[in-house]
Amino acid sequence: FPSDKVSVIFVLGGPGSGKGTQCAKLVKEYHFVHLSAGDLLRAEQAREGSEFGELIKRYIKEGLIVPQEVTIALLQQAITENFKNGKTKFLVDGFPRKMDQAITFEKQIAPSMFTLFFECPEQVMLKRLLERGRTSGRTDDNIESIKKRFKTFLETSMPVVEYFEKQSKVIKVRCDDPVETVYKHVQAGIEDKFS
Ligand code: UP5
Ligand code: MG
Repeated sequence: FPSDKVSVIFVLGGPGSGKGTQCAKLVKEYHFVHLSAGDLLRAEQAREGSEFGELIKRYIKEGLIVPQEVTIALLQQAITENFKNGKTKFLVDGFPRKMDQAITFEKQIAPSMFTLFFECPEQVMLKRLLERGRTSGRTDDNIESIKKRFKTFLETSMPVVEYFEKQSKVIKVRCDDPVETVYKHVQAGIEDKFS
């Protein structure tokens, strides 16, 4: 696909900040394709015969960022398939969370229009993740993994947000409000960009 034929919005925010929840709402209203990097990695990990299964499993449990080659290949494949079906607008959720990924993706795949960033206090995210962990079956929804995810987010992923902020390409939304209130702020931020 030609990079100028696709629109990409990055969706970032700490673990449990509500990226997936808000993306699901945006998909309904604006007909984006929602690509969660974490979901793609979990699917690849579960795929029979995947050469990366063990590696992904280990990185996710440790809250570490899987090497960019793996994640970017999965995203590229997903965008290619959707593009064949006429889809051109993508919400890329939980990516890029390391500087190298941001640079490689924008060079190799497509530049981002902007980044939607969910700001959230750690206690709020912690409470949500522990609650979800009771039923999610995710190997990283436990207190040890959550602490590691928070550390990685601050040290490795926040620099990406700051990088896009310097380019005035970040829409910040606070996430510790009810889902509908957060969504109202998301809509306001987005309409602004499209008007
Ligand atoms: N909830 C949501 N919004 C709420 C609200 N406003 N009020 C009250 N409750 C709210 O939400 C989390 C929980 O909170 C849910 O129970 C929800 O109902 C509730 P969700 O929308 O799932 O939040 P989200 O930000 O999507 O949280 P998630 O856990 O998915 O975030 P992570 O960023 O940690 O997870 P992700 O799947 O993106 O990544 C997992 C791991 O994959 C990473 O740690 C990393 O190891 C690996 N990874 C990479 O290596 N590279 C990548 O590029 C991406 C991932
Ligand atoms: Mg998610």
